[in-house]
Amino acid sequence: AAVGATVRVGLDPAALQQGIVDHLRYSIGQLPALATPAHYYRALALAVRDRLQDRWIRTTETYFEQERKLACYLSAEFLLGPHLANNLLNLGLEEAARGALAALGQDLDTIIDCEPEPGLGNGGLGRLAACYLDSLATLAYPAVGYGIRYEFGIFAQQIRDGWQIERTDKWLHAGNPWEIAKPDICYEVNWGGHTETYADEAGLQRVRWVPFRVVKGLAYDTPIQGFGVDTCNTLRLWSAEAVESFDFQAFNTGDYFEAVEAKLRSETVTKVLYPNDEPAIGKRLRLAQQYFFVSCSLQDMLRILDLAGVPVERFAERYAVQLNDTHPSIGVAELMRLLIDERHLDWDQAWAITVAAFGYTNHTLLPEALETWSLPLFRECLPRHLEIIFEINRRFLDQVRARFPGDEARVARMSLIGEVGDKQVRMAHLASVGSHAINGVAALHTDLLENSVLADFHELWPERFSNKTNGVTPRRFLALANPGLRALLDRTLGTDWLVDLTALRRLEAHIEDPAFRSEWRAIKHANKRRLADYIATQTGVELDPNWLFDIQVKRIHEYKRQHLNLLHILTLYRRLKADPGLGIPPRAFIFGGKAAPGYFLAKRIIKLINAVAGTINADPEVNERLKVAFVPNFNVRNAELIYPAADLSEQISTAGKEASGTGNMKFMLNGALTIGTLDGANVEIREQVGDENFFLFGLTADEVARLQRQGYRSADWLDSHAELRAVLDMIGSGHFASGDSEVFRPLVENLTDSDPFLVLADYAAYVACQERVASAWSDPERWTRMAILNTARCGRFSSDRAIREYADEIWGLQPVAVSAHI
Ligand code: 26Y
Repeated sequence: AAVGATVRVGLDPAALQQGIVDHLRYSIGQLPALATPAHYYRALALAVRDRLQDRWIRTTETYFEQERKLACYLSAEFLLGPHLANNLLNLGLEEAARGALAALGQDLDTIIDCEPEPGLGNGGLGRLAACYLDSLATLAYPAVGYGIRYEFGIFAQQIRDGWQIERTDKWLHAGNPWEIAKPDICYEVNWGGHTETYADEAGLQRVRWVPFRVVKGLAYDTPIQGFGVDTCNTLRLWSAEAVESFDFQAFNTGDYFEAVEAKLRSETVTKVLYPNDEPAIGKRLRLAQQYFFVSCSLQDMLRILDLAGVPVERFAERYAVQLNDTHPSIGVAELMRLLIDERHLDWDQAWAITVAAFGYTNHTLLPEALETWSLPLFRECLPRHLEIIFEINRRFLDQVRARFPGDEARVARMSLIGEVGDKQVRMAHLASVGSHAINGVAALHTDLLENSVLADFHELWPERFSNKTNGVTPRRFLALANPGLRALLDRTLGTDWLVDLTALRRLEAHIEDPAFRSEWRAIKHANKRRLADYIATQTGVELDPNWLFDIQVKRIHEYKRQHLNLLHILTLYRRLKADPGLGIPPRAFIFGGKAAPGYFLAKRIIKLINAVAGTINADPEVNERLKVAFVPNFNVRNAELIYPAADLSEQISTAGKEASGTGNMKFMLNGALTIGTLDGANVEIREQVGDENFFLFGLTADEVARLQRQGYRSADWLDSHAELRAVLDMIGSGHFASGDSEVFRPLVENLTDSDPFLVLADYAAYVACQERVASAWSDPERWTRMAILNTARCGRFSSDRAIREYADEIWGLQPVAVSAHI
């Protein structure tokens, strides 16, 4: 027995090696002589999962026994990134794995690279959910992540002829060694049809939903191991499957083929992640995805409550349910339906439970990103929920009228049903009314939320609002991503920074030590070398690690203003062409990010970046001072190469548009300086590092709003700035498109005619600020001091801090120590 157990749980290299060999043989069935790194990856992953298994089971058991409150994080996206290296880190198994593989003639880094990345998210919001899972487990909070097991995650981006091409992401192709299917944990989810009233045994009138279709949701669980603790939480993702009996009964005319087709239709629900991250186009399938995973998750919570013998009346004492944006906000109506129609609670009791259970996190102020559903579509898909929403609304608007008598304009503004144009269900209003806590994701964002989109709600319920500034996990984004810096920190400070990021403050004592600064620079240089090698193999562009690495990686969006960055590059280009002796420090401009496949201008911006790169990199008159590279397929894996290699972090959104940003924090953590506007969490980053260590430029959110109110005219900015005009003319002339003056015309016209994100208004300030960057860079000792200070002051931006705030102030959640006794 001891021998068998060792193979499964032993943490020494020999036991792990045996585990790998066993999995290669018994789970994978591969001859060792023919095993490729991909086979070794799966074998190691399974061996590591074995080592998580006791902790995982013990954690679940502990939560069940101790009858403690559980946080349920509902998110349509979890942008996890590769698991293997993270699990090795969190289990303290990195050296054992390296040794075990070496004994088998394999290299750990090569094996780690074989893992397909679970990219079940678009960007910031999905990655935030993943960072929060890491922190929840590390801080030993009882928590479950609930989401969707998309068969295809975010598309893989290729660049062909400078254009973005999307390829499907077949991340499950070779199987997924991290998940465990739990086919016995499954729920039926209704869709469409109509409702009926009936009288129950006691003669009470009740409502029954007679659906058009029923889909089954199956649970797939993934372990989320905390760092340095035995806590191993669960991410439970739902996969859609047809309810056979239902479909086959419906087609008892014998049309087997149609029945199979119906089955396929059911299973499309979890096929693919919608690759849009801002404009919320109300597609039926997206509503189906949202309702599907939320219904499964709430049914699961109720089942677990039943198993524990806890009466449903105590739901909110046992669960804190957090809505990651409005995507899961149909949960408010679904919990009401489950409590009233299925558990037969009365309205007031059900409503008190619902509001006490839910919290709502808002991630955007952009009006076009606020989710609404057309009323006819909503009625057709979720007829019972619409009735419930009408009733919630009726009671809610009574409250508004009682509080603000005679203010019908306010009633119309606050209604859950919008009546501008076609009627719609407003999901942000549903989430706000149905939650006891509403939060923004950075101080400025929360402020704007309280004073703009949710101002009426803030006036009615100020006590519901709070700020929870985002955070990122230092385990993945420093320890894993930047092994060189990790070693220096461990040597200098010890290792507690991994679980207490404010410990990095102690770095400040070393800033004046020239030897320390030179070590710091050597690490940064090696990271830049590593990235340059990657970029060379991916794009053929050769970058020199001695140059300033100026990086902007994030989704491509007009409001994020990658084109402002381009205007600066082209300004330098023109200046250099005019004066080849110009003394500017050499810079590599690095971009990365995906555009939503239907976002016309964003795709042109990618094309323009690549066109400018092609021209500049090939021009010997400038390419000893400037280079431009676009890293294809920005994802979690290559992000881990990119952040540690940055000297300068570009955070240049139009003030008031970026809710928080989290890339800004990942750069800071790795010692990059920020050039940025007073937007999102930039404001707080600047507060932490001080004005003199942050390159600030541009209009403030107030100024942006004022300008737009007064009627912003981009032409005014053009007239007063000859250099800007010349740059735009150059883009428009076809200079970067072999004379084709059509490709970039829409981009240029967008800026000259409307410029919705005030690129031209901020241009001069941005270029001037970049000159300050250049001058700071020319003093390497000064730059290094500033870089160290950035890392030293990033403690606040740990997701551990953010999660503690959610736990204390929204969820009322206590940590629960788990001991796996092994
Ligand atoms: C409705 C649907 C089309 C949709 C899907 C995804 C809408 C929005 C999104 C994703 C939004 C998102 O990623 N927002 C970002 O959230 C981060 C975490 O809070 C913020 O740091 C970032 O500023 C914000 O843009």
